[in-house]
Amino acid sequence: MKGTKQSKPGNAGETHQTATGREQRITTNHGVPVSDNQNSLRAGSRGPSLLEDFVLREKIQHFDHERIPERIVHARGSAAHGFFELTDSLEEFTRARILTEVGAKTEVFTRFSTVAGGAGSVDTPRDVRGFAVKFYTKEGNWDLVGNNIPVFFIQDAIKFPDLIHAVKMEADRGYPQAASAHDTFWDFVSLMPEATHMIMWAMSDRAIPRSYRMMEGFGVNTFRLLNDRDEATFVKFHWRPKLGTQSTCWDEAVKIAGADPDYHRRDLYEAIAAGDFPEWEFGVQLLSQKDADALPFDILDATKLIPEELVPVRMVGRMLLNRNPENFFAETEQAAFLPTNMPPGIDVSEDPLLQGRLFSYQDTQLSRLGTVNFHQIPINRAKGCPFQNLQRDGQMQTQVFAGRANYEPNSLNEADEESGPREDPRGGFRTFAKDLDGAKVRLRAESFADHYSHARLFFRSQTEIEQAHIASALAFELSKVALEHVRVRMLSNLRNVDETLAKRVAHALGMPLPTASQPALAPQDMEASPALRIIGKYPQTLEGRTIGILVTDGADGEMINALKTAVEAEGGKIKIVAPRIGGVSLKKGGKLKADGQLAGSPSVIFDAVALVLSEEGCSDLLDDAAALDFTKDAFGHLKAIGFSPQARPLLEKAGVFVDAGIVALSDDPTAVVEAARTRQWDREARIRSLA
Ligand code: HDD
Repeated sequence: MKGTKQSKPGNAGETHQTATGREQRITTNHGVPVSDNQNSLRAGSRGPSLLEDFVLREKIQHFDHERIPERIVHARGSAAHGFFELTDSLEEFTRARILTEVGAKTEVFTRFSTVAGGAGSVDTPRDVRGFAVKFYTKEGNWDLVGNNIPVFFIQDAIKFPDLIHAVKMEADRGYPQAASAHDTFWDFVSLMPEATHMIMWAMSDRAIPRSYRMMEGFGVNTFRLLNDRDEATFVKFHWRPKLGTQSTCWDEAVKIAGADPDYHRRDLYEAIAAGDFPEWEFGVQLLSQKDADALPFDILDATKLIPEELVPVRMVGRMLLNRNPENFFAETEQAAFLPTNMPPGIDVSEDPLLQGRLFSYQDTQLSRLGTVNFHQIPINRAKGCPFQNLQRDGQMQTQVFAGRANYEPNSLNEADEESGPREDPRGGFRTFAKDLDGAKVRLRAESFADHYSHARLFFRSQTEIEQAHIASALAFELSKVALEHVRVRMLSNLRNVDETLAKRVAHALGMPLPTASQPALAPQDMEASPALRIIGKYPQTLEGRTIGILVTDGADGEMINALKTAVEAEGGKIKIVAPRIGGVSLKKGGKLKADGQLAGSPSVIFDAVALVLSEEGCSDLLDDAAALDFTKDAFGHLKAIGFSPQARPLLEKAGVFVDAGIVALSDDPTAVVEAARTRQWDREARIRSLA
């Protein structure tokens, strides 16, 4: 039989030494050592493969089954490990130890996600972002499964499948992927006026975040805290990012999707790997039943928020994410978050959206993870305390429970046998003893009937720039709606939110303003809530920001170094972009390595840019579309641009005009730092026609 044995270089010996010095050899799943991982077993060197080859069959069979169903919503996400630390005790309100033991650190696993797109979709569509935190508390896991928007589209869980069917790719054609700008979504929401408040948020810049590290998080639903005396307090949960809430521009988000579909995933992973650990403050809004009754809306209605100006957010803890997962599938993909995971002292409210969630998450894991034993997967296992009960068997049971005690009550201990765990009436989870009466009905409470006041509150609380972004986003999305009657209906609804908003959107669509739709309840004007804005609120710092420096051969190395030192001193990063990945030769000699090649590193992936060019280098770039786009986009996306004097022709050709964000580096190479701390919002009205 002729033939040569194909083996990998470096694999010639019988065994392989790992980096840690351990000797390792490949085995089958059942531990049989494998002698050849390059060639399948064949009848002759050029003949067919043999059924006998159990090594080949096992390997391919495992591969064939390596994917599990993706999450029906929130399929695309990224996660990290970290800890939660309580800074202020809530003992008066709850007996949950995670909220009473100041200074104690509790391990967490936090997953951020988009909602509509599939697992392989891009990171930057206009979409709500999931913000799910699993706390491994001493009293069992607590999963706070929230979003980066504090309200929701619908009031009752029975509408969730309709909402998701409408927003996901259309049933017959299988597109669009990860986009709400299409007929079925707007058809549904225009028929569901209760969605209007959330629509305002989804059309705001919150839905195009700059980074997972720069998003607020909200528990959305109203929960209860229960103290030792079983007294209840309503609670809303909040996460506040240390880096502030920051967004991209819409045109930028679209371009990032092409330039780096993993923009948010990469950002989170790289920041943690570099030791820039993202951090959030944790806050609560607390309300007694009396406080809740005094509000002009129902706190059980998830389409409403409680303005901070009415009930302040009390900061009581912090979360730091400091460790990347080691295995994306084992941890991030297999993580199962369940709103039903609550330690004693935290309880649900009667919010009908939350009530449906209490079923859905446990249920979905059965098709996703395939077994009732998904809680035994390491990422889902309760770590802070043992789990012990009398549930047994089931698919993929990994525990070997000894003894006969799989039922209760039992008296096996009287025969000196292990008798198993028992209930704990004092320390165990207790449900709030809410008085209930009334007939069994399928009715929406009258207190849920106001669909527009909060949408109006949100819109009118925004800055002018943010209002323009909302109007423009509505115009963009509706312009993608082919069904004219849907556009008309949406415009009719918008008239109940704000007359000027409806007019602006109608004008941008080139459509006449239809008559207003008839609201179930006339909208009320509420006191504006500046807390709902983003612009003007985030910290003016370079922390978490990256400056892209475009360089050419002959660039001024001293200028680059001075800028680098200044940026890094403020906690920012720089990346060198060059026409060729090999880097450039500097003016005074020496090479500068590039982090990215120009065509593959557009300015959309940076927060600000600098053009440090030589005269010749600039002249070469004048005919390079990538260089022009780099400059034009940085300007269009309201970024600061620092420039060496030789870069002027490129600025001019790209149509850049001078404003506070266009900064010459010749006198002081660090001069651009101040402008790089934020976006140049004032520029926008001069360069883009917004609705
Ligand atoms: Fe949900 C996943 C957040 C309403 C049914 N949801 C899921 C995730 C987040 C949220 C962040 C991803 C968790 C992860 O990273 O694995 N969902 C929310 C919020 C809601 C909400 C903030 C409104 C307050 N969800 C909601 C309703 C239902 C669901 C009303 C069903 C009646 N959600 C699910 C689900 C998912 C899910 C189908 C998909 C994957 C999973 O649960 O584990 O069960």
